[in-house]
Amino acid sequence: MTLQRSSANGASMTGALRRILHSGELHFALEAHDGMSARIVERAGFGCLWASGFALSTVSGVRDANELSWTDIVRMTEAIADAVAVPVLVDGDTGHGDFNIARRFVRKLELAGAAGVCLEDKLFPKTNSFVGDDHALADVEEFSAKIRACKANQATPGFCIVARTEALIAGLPLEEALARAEAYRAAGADAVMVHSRAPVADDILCFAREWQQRLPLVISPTTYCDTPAEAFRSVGISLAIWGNHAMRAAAAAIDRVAREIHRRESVNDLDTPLARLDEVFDLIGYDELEDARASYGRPAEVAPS
Ligand code: SPV
Ligand code: MG
Repeated sequence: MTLQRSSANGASMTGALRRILHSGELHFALEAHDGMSARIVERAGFGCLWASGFALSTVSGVRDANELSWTDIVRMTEAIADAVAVPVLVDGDTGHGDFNIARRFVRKLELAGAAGVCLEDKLFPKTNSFVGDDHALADVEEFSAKIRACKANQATPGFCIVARTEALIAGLPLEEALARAEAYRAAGADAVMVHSRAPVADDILCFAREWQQRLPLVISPTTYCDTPAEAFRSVGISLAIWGNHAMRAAAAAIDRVAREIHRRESVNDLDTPLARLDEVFDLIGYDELEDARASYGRPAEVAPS
């Protein structure tokens, strides 16, 4: 195990995300919300992580309604990016304000080690796409200008800005989603994400067929998760994001173990699986510190003769 500092290695991470988006093949990203979950997701084989606004909010005990500030998101991104050697695509919501706030936020995400950011065409403060029916969209021109401002201000040339349209979430027709995606492509976005909360993927698959890979296409199949990956592959989708599943797995596991320990007044012989201590040390790379101590640490005390 070596110390992995992707934030000190931003160019290679942005290159890696760019390669994923442009590979011509379907890739998957899984949500991660802290350094530990990031390492677990990377170790499982994912070549890309999604720093989900929903998950970062939930693990902070607040709602996915911009109750986390953008500086909170930057700080949490740094912990995630610092823990792994795969690219992190950050959910930037609306950019947390106008073009000026958004471009400053994006620049700070770059410094924090993100490989890309996804900005969505909702109004600030945003509402989680699965909550309620109030999903008013930003003006297309204004959101396009926000994309242009962020692209013009990014520090590393390879940093990816994914423009996400919430047109389908807002109940608008496919044509509106396509028109918005095209406007964001013209504004300089590196990829487009189209989101849906329908139980089936029909709209998403239609969108992808019409879109014809004008830019890499990103989706998040949370509600239409019955759809086989092959269907996404066949219409040329570049990246499918499992958007909240590490956070939900953690919530279920913590709930189960907390109830069991409370009921039994003991942590002995739990039914709930726990990571062994040596597994935790291995995950976080204690062996690297051991090796580093041998090279750089205080010399062992010489016993007096
Ligand atoms: C998130 O993960 O925060 C997303 C995706 O934006 S979703 O929650 O599916 O809207
Ligand atoms: Mg989100």
